[in-house]
Amino acid sequence: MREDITEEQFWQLPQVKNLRAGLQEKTFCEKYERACRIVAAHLQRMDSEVCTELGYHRIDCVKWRVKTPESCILKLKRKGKELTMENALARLNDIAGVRVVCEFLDDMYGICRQIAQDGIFRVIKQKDYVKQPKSSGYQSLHLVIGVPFENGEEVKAEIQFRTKAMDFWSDIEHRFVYKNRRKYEKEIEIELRKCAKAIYKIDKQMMHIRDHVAGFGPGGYEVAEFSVKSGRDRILESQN
Ligand code: 0O2
Repeated sequence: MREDITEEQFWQLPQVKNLRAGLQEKTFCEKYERACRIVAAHLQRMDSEVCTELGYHRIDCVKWRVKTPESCILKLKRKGKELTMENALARLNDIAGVRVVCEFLDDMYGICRQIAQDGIFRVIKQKDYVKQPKSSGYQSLHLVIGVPFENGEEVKAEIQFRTKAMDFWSDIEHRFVYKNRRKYEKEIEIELRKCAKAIYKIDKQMMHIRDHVAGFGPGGYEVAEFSVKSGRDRILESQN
């Protein structure tokens, strides 16, 4: 990728204009929107089914979005990939992005396990940024799945599972740091890591309160210490 051009010139490159046009096509967007709707509907169904048994909703809310063409292009560029439609389809797992916000940490894992077991979607990849947060302090459980369509086609989607507290942290960090090109002082990064650590502690306490009040046995969630590795991110990744 040429580094000697301005941002304005970049968006005028024929390759970039072609890809942008492809990603803007109505049929393309509709396909990914449909995948998001299918996943969101399945999650809501799963939630209703276990709600009576548990006595509360495991899912607080489900949000979804189709990644904008500009964001797709910048992500491919960031990954150092050639800006083609083939690469967008093969390399980007989150064109269809679904976010599941839960109140409790162990419910995130429960829903994730259920998705893997019920076999409606093909689990392609799982990344656990809760057990091993990113160096920024980012915590979330990511699941990349294949969503089957009736015509035999499979569309990839990424589900991000977070607690309400993790979602609060991520939204703020996303707005002020992750997507902000300004270079921040080290203190802000340290402050955010401290907040992420505090959030992990609160999430564990909330599970404890729920179990105590409802008379549940321990939820079986293995409580680990919150630790991030500075510099390189530690990623637990399982691929099938
Ligand atoms: P946006 O604008 O949120 O969509 P993969 O190709 O699947 O192996 P990928 O997508 O390159 O992996 O990276 P990863 O680590 O799985 O992260 C994907 C998404 O997680 C990001 O998407 C963010 O939504 C979120 N994320 C990752 N790291 C951070 C972080 O430090 N802070 C915050 N707030 N969010 C993070 P995009 O496309 O980068 O951005």
